[in-house]
Amino acid sequence: MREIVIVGRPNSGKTMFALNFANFLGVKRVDVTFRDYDDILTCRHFSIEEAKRELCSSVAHRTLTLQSIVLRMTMGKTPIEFMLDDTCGVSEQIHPDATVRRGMAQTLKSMRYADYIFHMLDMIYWSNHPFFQSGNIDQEIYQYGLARNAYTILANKIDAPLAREHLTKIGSAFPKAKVIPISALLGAGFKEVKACVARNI
Ligand SMILES: Nc1nc2c(ncn2[C@@H]2O[C@H](COP(=O)(O)OP(=O)(O)OP(=O)(O)O)[C@@H](O)[C@H]2O)c(=O)[nH]1
Ligand SMILES: [Mg+2]
Repeated sequence: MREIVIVGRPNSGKTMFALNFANFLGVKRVDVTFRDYDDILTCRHFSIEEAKRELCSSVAHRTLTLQSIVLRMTMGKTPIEFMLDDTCGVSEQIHPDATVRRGMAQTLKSMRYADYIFHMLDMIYWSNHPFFQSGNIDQEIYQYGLARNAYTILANKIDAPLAREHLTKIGSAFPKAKVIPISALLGAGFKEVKACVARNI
């Protein structure tokens, strides 16, 4: 089965996107498969609301290992099935907690074997930081994504006015990437994301 991985800095909205996008595709309950660092799998069954309560948080590093859901959709009459992998957030610093470091290593590994990469860009974060900070993790992900040629940026949190204002700067910060502005919280841009999945999976 083809796999799409969602990567980005902690708190950028990866888990919120995975669950609300599943909901957008008509899913009311999800089976989430957790893959730990030793490749041991655990599966849990949630309603979307339960999953959001338990798996999303305003505190960074809520997600520490790979969390996958299998999704189905149709484009025209063609059924499409794919796996959506949510990951531990990655950042520039070497994190003091070994669990987070292992989670980040697993994220980087998952980018290598995924068929397609969604890069979650936190537009609230970027409305408070200079886009061209050298060595920032979003630039690193961008460079890797371009090299893979199976990559789209999801510019998230555009429901926040300040975040939306900064959308105009994305073109110069990530000039060669395809960018879809979204609100993982409210579902804005999901139709475009679905079309992107259909084209690339
Ligand atoms: N305003 C706004 N907030 C959002 C949006 N998407 C996510 N958030 C909030 O951002 C916070 C982090 O969301 P998560 O989905 O847990 O982020 P994550 O990227 O999975 O974070 P980690 O698992 O810690 O790496 C939560 O408080 C969400 O409610 C969005 O589109 N708009
Ligand atoms: Mg998460």
